[in-house]
Amino acid sequence: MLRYAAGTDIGRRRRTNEDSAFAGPRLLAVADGMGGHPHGDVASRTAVTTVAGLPLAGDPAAALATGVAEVAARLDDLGRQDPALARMGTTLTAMAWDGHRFAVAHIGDSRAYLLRGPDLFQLTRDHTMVQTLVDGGKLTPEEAANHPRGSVLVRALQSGGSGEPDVFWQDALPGDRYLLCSDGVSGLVPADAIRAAMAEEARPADVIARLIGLANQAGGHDNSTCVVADVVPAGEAGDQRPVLVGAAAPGHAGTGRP
Ligand SMILES: [Mn+2]
Repeated sequence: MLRYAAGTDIGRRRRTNEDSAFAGPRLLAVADGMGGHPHGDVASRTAVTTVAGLPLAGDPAAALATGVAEVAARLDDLGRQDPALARMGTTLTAMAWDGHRFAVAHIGDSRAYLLRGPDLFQLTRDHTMVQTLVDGGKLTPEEAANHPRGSVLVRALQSGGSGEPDVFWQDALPGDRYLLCSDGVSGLVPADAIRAAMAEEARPADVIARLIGLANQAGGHDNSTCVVADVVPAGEAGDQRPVLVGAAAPGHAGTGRP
């Protein structure tokens, strides 16, 4: 089973939190409303609440692919009903658990990581301009990490034009620890510090508090959001109630849009 927690922080510069996240017994998800367009909070909330409501009884990979298409359709509908919502968009990284492995759906520059033993693995590839340049050999990873336009997305879920997600399977082992996070964490906290936080903290909630603290120490110029889940025996899974945080949280003071 999964022992999980979710957390978010507005950071030190932003006036609103446009990240959303969900954690439950069968699903983990992080979404980051796109900068440069209004109402990213509506977009990330739509993404997370849509996938949180998916029926996951059958093939979880197919369910996630359907869910992503449903998010795109809802964003389109909202954009047609209200011109202020046209072009709003979001990232989405979601993992559906079937008791043995995860189906992963990913679009944008939020990330999924795995800590297995002492090693940290990045499971997702950023859909960013700089990642494309790195893949083409035009930038080194070091140059990409410090690139001023590092967060420009080449794929996202967006009202009026949505991109395709990457969908893949991730086999799980007992003791695995998974992290989903927004770029407010992965863009500000170096990989070795992410690895140390995941390796050294006992509980998922402690990992999250440490990573958000590190993001804020590094300037906190963006919202920072994490979901952490451990693969554990049934007796150790703890509280299995679903958690929604950020713009998707009940009572979130957003921009007054649906
Ligand atoms: Mn962000």
